[in-house]
Amino acid sequence: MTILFGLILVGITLAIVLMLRERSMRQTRVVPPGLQSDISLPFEAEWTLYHNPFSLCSKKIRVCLAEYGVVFDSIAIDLIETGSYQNISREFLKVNPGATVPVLLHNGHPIYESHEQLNYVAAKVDVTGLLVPDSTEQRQVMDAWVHKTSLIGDDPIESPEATAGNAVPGLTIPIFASMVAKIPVLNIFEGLLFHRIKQRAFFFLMMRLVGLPKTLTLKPVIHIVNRASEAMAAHLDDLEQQLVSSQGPWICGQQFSLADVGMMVVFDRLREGDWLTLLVKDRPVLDAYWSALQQRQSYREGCLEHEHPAVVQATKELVSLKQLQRWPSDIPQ
Ligand SMILES: N[C@@H](CCC(=O)N[C@@H](CS)C(=O)NCC(=O)O)C(=O)O
Repeated sequence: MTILFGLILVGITLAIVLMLRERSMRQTRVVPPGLQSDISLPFEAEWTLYHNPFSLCSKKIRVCLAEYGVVFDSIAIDLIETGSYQNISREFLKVNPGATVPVLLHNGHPIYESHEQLNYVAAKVDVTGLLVPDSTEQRQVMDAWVHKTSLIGDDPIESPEATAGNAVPGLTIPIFASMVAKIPVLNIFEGLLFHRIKQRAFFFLMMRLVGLPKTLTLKPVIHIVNRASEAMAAHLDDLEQQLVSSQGPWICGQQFSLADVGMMVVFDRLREGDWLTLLVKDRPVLDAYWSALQQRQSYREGCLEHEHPAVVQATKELVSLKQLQRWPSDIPQ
């Protein structure tokens, strides 16, 4: 009995020591936005993009690079919803101790935050003003909408009214719940141990344990999704007004700009989450805008060509829940 107790104690101590050692090798912290000229990482091409097929911000920078025809080295990083926490691996934390994607490297120097990446790429390659209007007034409009489509802060779910980008995670919960249903619980535990933002890992674990249908009946989830949907509707009202006043087809009028890049990926997420019927259909201005966005080659290159099978499956599952009238009545559809 005493020997068994001793062995268990040794086992627990060893596990704690190993965990603490591992934690010390996975240094994570908040990182400053923009170019980090003091950090040099190994690189082969002028531009390297660490990104994830499903991530909203990764789509945004892929679309931007596609619009400019910038060739880049592509390094796909898994997030828990696409399989595992590769974003908190020792290797990736050297690239971004903040543990998020996308990260763009220019000649080995990382640029953090996707909206900063858009502006950085434009400043480096946009000599003709392809995606950046010439006039100060239009430039201000573009900047305001790049901001409005950005995902800001560590807890965007708490501020969906701040930007359309921040209204996206709440509306993505049904997709997340469907995707993590197939992920081993142990993979999610890794996040509880090593992720900088623990509440994200807790949320994924909860969704994994209760499953999609039950997740959608939880009061806090109903509240988050409804709040996000109302906030997104208000952001889309603003967009409609802007498109009317610019006379379209784009946010800055005749010129497709970085603002439309940001908005394209927000609409694409609404498509993936089956939110277009609720938020876009019956609104001709927004519907025409979304049709125009889908015509662009950059939409194909930055979004469709990276579609993840688990996301395609999730969208089907959401559509089918609605068709079978198993969608909870407390959540709009
Ligand atoms: N404000 C950041 C947001 C980055 C972010 O939160 N990325 C998400 C994907 S869109 C991520 O990496 N999530 C992984 C995780 O938190 O574990 C940006 O615009 O780049």
